Amino acid sequence: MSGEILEQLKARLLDLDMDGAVELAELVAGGDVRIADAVNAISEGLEVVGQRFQRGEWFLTELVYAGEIARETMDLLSPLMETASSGPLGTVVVGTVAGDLHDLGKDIFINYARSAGFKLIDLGVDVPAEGFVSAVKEHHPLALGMSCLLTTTDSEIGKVIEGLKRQNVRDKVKVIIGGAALTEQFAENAGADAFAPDAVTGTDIIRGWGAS
Ligand code: B12
Repeated sequence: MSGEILEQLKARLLDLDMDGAVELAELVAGGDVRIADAVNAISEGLEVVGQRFQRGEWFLTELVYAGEIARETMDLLSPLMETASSGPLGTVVVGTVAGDLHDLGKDIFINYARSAGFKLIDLGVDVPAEGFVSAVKEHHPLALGMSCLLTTTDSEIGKVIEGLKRQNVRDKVKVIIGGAALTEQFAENAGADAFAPDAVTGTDIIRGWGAS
Protein backbone atom coordinates (compact mmCIF):
# COMPACT_ATOMS: atom_id res chain seq x y z
CA MET A 1 0.00 0.00 0.00
CA SER A 2 2.71 2.48 1.01
CA GLY A 3 4.79 1.45 -2.02
CA GLU A 4 1.79 2.22 -4.18
CA ILE A 5 1.40 5.72 -2.72
CA LEU A 6 5.11 6.40 -3.31
CA GLU A 7 4.85 5.26 -6.93
CA GLN A 8 1.78 7.46 -7.37
CA LEU A 9 3.53 10.45 -5.83
CA LYS A 10 6.42 10.07 -8.26
CA ALA A 11 3.97 9.57 -11.14
CA ARG A 12 1.99 12.74 -10.30
CA LEU A 13 5.25 14.73 -10.32
CA LEU A 14 6.15 13.27 -13.71
CA ASP A 15 2.62 14.01 -15.00
CA LEU A 16 3.21 17.60 -13.84
CA ASP A 17 0.02 17.26 -11.79
CA MET A 18 0.46 19.75 -8.95
CA ASP A 19 -2.92 19.13 -7.27
CA GLY A 20 -2.56 15.36 -7.42
CA ALA A 21 0.99 15.48 -6.02
CA VAL A 22 0.05 17.82 -3.16
CA GLU A 23 -2.99 15.66 -2.31
CA LEU A 24 -0.76 12.58 -2.05
CA ALA A 25 1.87 14.46 -0.01
CA GLU A 26 -0.89 15.47 2.43
CA LEU A 27 -1.98 11.85 2.62
CA VAL A 28 1.61 10.84 3.41
CA ALA A 29 1.99 13.62 6.01
CA GLY A 30 -1.08 12.37 7.86
CA GLY A 31 -0.54 8.64 7.34
CA ASP A 32 1.71 5.65 7.88
CA VAL A 33 4.18 6.03 5.01
CA ARG A 34 7.74 6.87 6.12
CA ILE A 35 8.32 10.54 5.34
CA ALA A 36 11.92 9.90 4.29
CA ASP A 37 10.67 7.36 1.70
CA ALA A 38 8.28 9.94 0.26
CA VAL A 39 11.05 12.56 0.07
CA ASN A 40 13.20 9.95 -1.72
CA ALA A 41 10.37 9.20 -4.15
CA ILE A 42 10.17 12.89 -5.08
CA SER A 43 13.96 13.05 -5.48
CA GLU A 44 13.83 9.99 -7.76
CA GLY A 45 11.12 11.71 -9.77
CA LEU A 46 13.33 14.78 -10.11
CA GLU A 47 16.15 12.57 -11.34
CA VAL A 48 13.87 11.49 -14.21
CA VAL A 49 12.86 15.12 -14.79
CA GLY A 50 16.57 15.99 -15.15
CA GLN A 51 17.08 13.14 -17.64
CA ARG A 52 14.09 14.22 -19.75
CA PHE A 53 15.47 17.77 -19.77
CA GLN A 54 18.95 16.57 -20.70
CA ARG A 55 17.60 14.44 -23.55
CA GLY A 56 15.67 17.43 -24.89
CA GLU A 57 12.29 15.75 -24.31
CA TRP A 58 11.32 18.41 -21.78
CA PHE A 59 12.07 22.12 -21.84
CA LEU A 60 12.70 24.78 -19.22
CA THR A 61 8.96 25.31 -18.59
CA GLU A 62 8.56 21.67 -17.55
CA LEU A 63 11.78 21.77 -15.49
CA VAL A 64 10.56 24.87 -13.65
CA TYR A 65 7.07 23.49 -13.03
CA ALA A 66 8.40 20.14 -11.82
CA GLY A 67 10.63 22.15 -9.47
CA GLU A 68 7.58 24.00 -8.16
CA ILE A 69 5.69 20.76 -7.54
CA ALA A 70 8.74 19.38 -5.73
CA ARG A 71 8.96 22.56 -3.63
CA GLU A 72 5.27 22.38 -2.58
CA THR A 73 5.44 18.70 -1.68
CA MET A 74 8.89 18.86 -0.03
CA ASP A 75 7.77 21.84 2.06
CA LEU A 76 4.94 19.70 3.37
CA LEU A 77 7.09 16.66 4.02
CA SER A 78 10.71 17.44 4.81
CA PRO A 79 10.05 19.30 8.11
CA LEU A 80 8.39 16.05 9.28
CA MET A 81 11.45 13.89 8.61
CA GLU A 82 12.40 12.25 11.87
CA THR A 83 15.81 11.60 13.26
CA ALA A 84 17.25 10.79 16.67
CA SER A 85 17.50 14.28 18.17
CA SER A 86 19.90 14.77 21.03
CA GLY A 87 19.64 18.44 21.95
CA PRO A 88 21.78 21.38 20.79
CA LEU A 89 24.71 19.96 18.83
CA GLY A 90 26.34 23.07 17.39
CA THR A 91 25.88 25.50 14.54
CA VAL A 92 25.97 24.73 10.84
CA VAL A 93 26.04 27.47 8.18
CA VAL A 94 24.63 26.41 4.79
CA GLY A 95 24.09 27.96 1.39
CA THR A 96 24.03 27.30 -2.35
CA VAL A 97 27.09 28.61 -4.20
CA ALA A 98 27.16 31.74 -6.38
CA GLY A 99 25.42 31.39 -9.74
CA ASP A 100 23.34 28.41 -8.57
CA LEU A 101 19.67 28.82 -7.64
CA HIS A 102 18.88 25.18 -6.77
CA ASP A 103 17.70 24.92 -3.19
CA LEU A 104 15.44 21.87 -2.81
CA GLY A 105 18.27 19.58 -1.69
CA LYS A 106 19.86 22.23 0.53
CA ASP A 107 16.52 22.77 2.27
CA ILE A 108 15.99 19.05 2.86
CA PHE A 109 19.42 18.92 4.48
CA ILE A 110 18.58 21.99 6.59
CA ASN A 111 15.28 20.50 7.79
CA TYR A 112 16.87 17.16 8.56
CA ALA A 113 19.93 18.52 10.38
CA ARG A 114 17.75 20.94 12.32
CA SER A 115 15.50 18.13 13.48
CA ALA A 116 18.65 16.26 14.57
CA GLY A 117 19.43 19.10 16.99
CA PHE A 118 21.81 21.38 15.07
CA LYS A 119 21.31 25.13 14.82
CA LEU A 120 21.12 25.90 11.11
CA ILE A 121 21.92 29.25 9.53
CA ASP A 122 20.59 29.37 5.97
CA LEU A 123 22.40 31.83 3.69
CA GLY A 124 20.03 31.04 0.80
CA VAL A 125 21.03 30.58 -2.84
CA ASP A 126 23.54 32.31 -5.13
CA VAL A 127 25.82 33.05 -2.17
CA PRO A 128 29.11 34.75 -3.13
CA ALA A 129 32.33 33.33 -1.67
CA GLU A 130 32.71 36.35 0.63
CA GLY A 131 29.21 35.66 2.01
CA PHE A 132 30.24 32.18 3.17
CA VAL A 133 33.50 33.45 4.62
CA SER A 134 31.94 36.31 6.58
CA ALA A 135 29.19 34.02 7.92
CA VAL A 136 31.88 31.66 9.24
CA LYS A 137 33.67 34.58 10.91
CA GLU A 138 30.41 35.84 12.41
CA HIS A 139 28.82 32.58 13.63
CA HIS A 140 31.86 30.37 14.40
CA PRO A 141 30.02 27.24 13.20
CA LEU A 142 31.10 23.66 13.68
CA ALA A 143 30.55 23.11 9.94
CA LEU A 144 30.05 25.03 6.73
CA GLY A 145 27.83 23.29 4.17
CA MET A 146 27.75 24.21 0.49
CA SER A 147 25.30 22.95 -2.08
CA CYS A 148 26.15 22.93 -5.80
CA LEU A 149 24.15 21.37 -8.64
CA LEU A 150 25.77 22.96 -11.67
CA THR A 151 29.13 21.97 -13.12
CA THR A 152 29.43 25.59 -14.28
CA THR A 153 29.53 26.79 -10.65
CA ASP A 154 31.55 24.05 -8.94
CA SER A 155 34.71 26.19 -8.96
CA GLU A 156 32.97 28.34 -6.32
CA ILE A 157 33.72 25.67 -3.72
CA GLY A 158 37.47 26.15 -4.14
CA LYS A 159 37.04 29.93 -4.02
CA VAL A 160 35.27 29.71 -0.65
CA ILE A 161 37.94 27.40 0.76
CA GLU A 162 40.66 29.78 -0.44
CA GLY A 163 38.74 32.67 1.18
CA LEU A 164 38.57 30.79 4.49
CA LYS A 165 42.34 30.24 4.32
CA ARG A 166 43.04 33.88 3.53
CA GLN A 167 40.98 34.96 6.53
CA ASN A 168 42.73 32.39 8.75
CA VAL A 169 39.55 30.50 9.61
CA ARG A 170 39.95 27.34 7.50
CA ASP A 171 41.22 25.35 10.49
CA LYS A 172 38.33 26.55 12.65
CA VAL A 173 35.51 25.04 10.59
CA LYS A 174 34.78 21.73 8.85
CA VAL A 175 33.62 22.04 5.25
CA ILE A 176 31.01 19.66 3.83
CA ILE A 177 29.64 19.80 0.30
CA GLY A 178 26.69 18.21 -1.49
CA GLY A 179 24.62 18.36 -4.66
CA ALA A 180 24.38 16.63 -8.02
CA ALA A 181 27.45 18.31 -9.55
CA LEU A 182 29.82 17.06 -6.85
CA THR A 183 31.58 13.85 -5.84
CA GLU A 184 33.82 12.51 -3.10
CA GLN A 185 36.80 12.97 -5.43
CA PHE A 186 35.79 16.58 -6.10
CA ALA A 187 35.66 17.28 -2.36
CA GLU A 188 39.13 15.86 -1.91
CA ASN A 189 40.59 17.90 -4.78
CA ALA A 190 38.92 21.12 -3.61
CA GLY A 191 40.16 20.69 -0.04
CA ALA A 192 36.74 20.14 1.57
CA ASP A 193 36.52 17.81 4.56
CA ALA A 194 33.62 15.73 3.24
CA PHE A 195 31.14 15.11 0.45
CA ALA A 196 27.60 14.05 1.38
CA PRO A 197 25.48 12.22 -1.22
CA ASP A 198 22.34 12.91 0.82
CA ALA A 199 20.98 14.82 3.81
CA VAL A 200 21.08 11.87 6.21
CA THR A 201 24.74 11.04 5.49
CA GLY A 202 25.64 14.74 5.75
CA THR A 203 24.01 15.03 9.15
CA ASP A 204 25.74 11.86 10.39
CA ILE A 205 29.15 13.15 9.24
CA ILE A 206 28.67 16.47 11.05
CA ARG A 207 27.40 14.66 14.15
CA GLY A 208 30.68 12.73 14.14
CA TRP A 209 32.67 15.97 13.96
CA GLY A 210 30.71 17.37 16.90
CA ALA A 211 31.47 14.30 18.97
CA SER A 212 35.23 14.34 18.32
C1 B12 B 1 14.49 21.00 -10.04
C2 B12 B 1 15.64 21.43 -10.92
C3 B12 B 1 15.73 22.78 -11.26
C4 B12 B 1 14.81 23.86 -10.67
C5 B12 B 1 15.34 24.18 -9.24
C6 B12 B 1 14.23 24.49 -8.27
C7 B12 B 1 14.77 24.71 -6.87
N1 B12 B 1 14.09 25.58 -6.16
O1 B12 B 1 15.77 24.13 -6.45
C8 B12 B 1 14.99 25.03 -11.68
C9 B12 B 1 13.90 24.98 -12.71
C10 B12 B 1 15.02 26.43 -11.07
C11 B12 B 1 16.32 24.65 -12.35
C12 B12 B 1 17.05 25.56 -13.09
C13 B12 B 1 18.18 25.21 -13.83
N2 B12 B 1 18.71 23.97 -13.96
CO1 B12 B 1 18.18 22.52 -12.90
N3 B12 B 1 17.59 20.81 -12.18
C14 B12 B 1 16.61 20.49 -11.38
C15 B12 B 1 16.62 18.95 -11.16
C16 B12 B 1 15.58 18.32 -12.08
C17 B12 B 1 16.37 18.47 -9.75
C18 B12 B 1 17.30 19.06 -8.66
C19 B12 B 1 16.78 18.68 -7.30
O2 B12 B 1 16.16 19.49 -6.62
N4 B12 B 1 16.92 17.38 -6.93
C20 B12 B 1 16.34 16.83 -5.70
C21 B12 B 1 17.21 17.16 -4.52
C22 B12 B 1 16.55 16.59 -3.26
O3 B12 B 1 18.45 16.53 -4.72
P1 B12 B 1 19.84 17.27 -4.49
O4 B12 B 1 19.74 18.71 -4.79
O5 B12 B 1 20.90 16.48 -5.14
O6 B12 B 1 20.03 17.19 -2.89
C23 B12 B 1 20.28 16.03 -2.14
C24 B12 B 1 21.78 15.69 -2.04
O7 B12 B 1 22.52 16.05 -3.18
C25 B12 B 1 22.22 16.36 -0.77
N5 B12 B 1 22.64 17.76 -0.79
C26 B12 B 1 22.40 18.75 -1.66
N6 B12 B 1 22.96 19.89 -1.25
C27 B12 B 1 23.59 19.64 -0.09
C28 B12 B 1 24.35 20.45 0.75
C29 B12 B 1 24.91 19.91 1.90
C30 B12 B 1 25.71 20.76 2.80
C31 B12 B 1 24.70 18.54 2.21
C32 B12 B 1 25.29 17.96 3.44
C33 B12 B 1 23.93 17.73 1.38
C34 B12 B 1 23.39 18.28 0.24
O8 B12 B 1 21.09 16.25 0.07
C35 B12 B 1 19.90 16.38 -0.70
C36 B12 B 1 18.82 15.52 -0.10
O9 B12 B 1 19.24 14.22 0.16
C37 B12 B 1 18.09 18.62 -11.58
C38 B12 B 1 18.34 17.16 -12.01
C39 B12 B 1 19.23 16.39 -11.05
N7 B12 B 1 19.53 15.20 -11.40
O10 B12 B 1 19.66 16.90 -10.02
C40 B12 B 1 18.35 19.67 -12.66
C41 B12 B 1 19.78 20.10 -12.98
C42 B12 B 1 20.62 20.22 -11.72
N8 B12 B 1 19.58 21.41 -13.59
C43 B12 B 1 20.35 21.64 -14.61
C44 B12 B 1 20.36 22.83 -15.40
C45 B12 B 1 21.22 22.81 -16.64
C46 B12 B 1 19.60 23.96 -15.01
C47 B12 B 1 19.58 25.32 -15.70
C48 B12 B 1 20.96 25.84 -16.16
C49 B12 B 1 18.59 25.21 -16.88
C50 B12 B 1 18.54 26.44 -17.79
N9 B12 B 1 18.87 26.23 -19.03
O11 B12 B 1 18.21 27.52 -17.36
C51 B12 B 1 18.95 26.22 -14.62
C52 B12 B 1 20.02 26.87 -13.72
C53 B12 B 1 19.47 27.97 -12.85
C54 B12 B 1 20.51 28.39 -11.85
N10 B12 B 1 21.26 29.45 -12.13
O12 B12 B 1 20.67 27.73 -10.83
C55 B12 B 1 21.28 20.46 -14.89
C56 B12 B 1 22.72 20.71 -14.44
C57 B12 B 1 23.71 20.13 -15.42
C58 B12 B 1 25.10 20.36 -14.97
N11 B12 B 1 25.87 19.29 -15.08
O13 B12 B 1 25.52 21.39 -14.56
C59 B12 B 1 20.52 19.28 -14.14
C60 B12 B 1 21.46 18.16 -13.61
C61 B12 B 1 19.50 18.69 -15.16
C62 B12 B 1 20.15 17.96 -16.31
N12 B12 B 1 20.30 16.65 -16.21
O14 B12 B 1 20.48 18.58 -17.29
N13 B12 B 1 16.62 23.34 -12.14
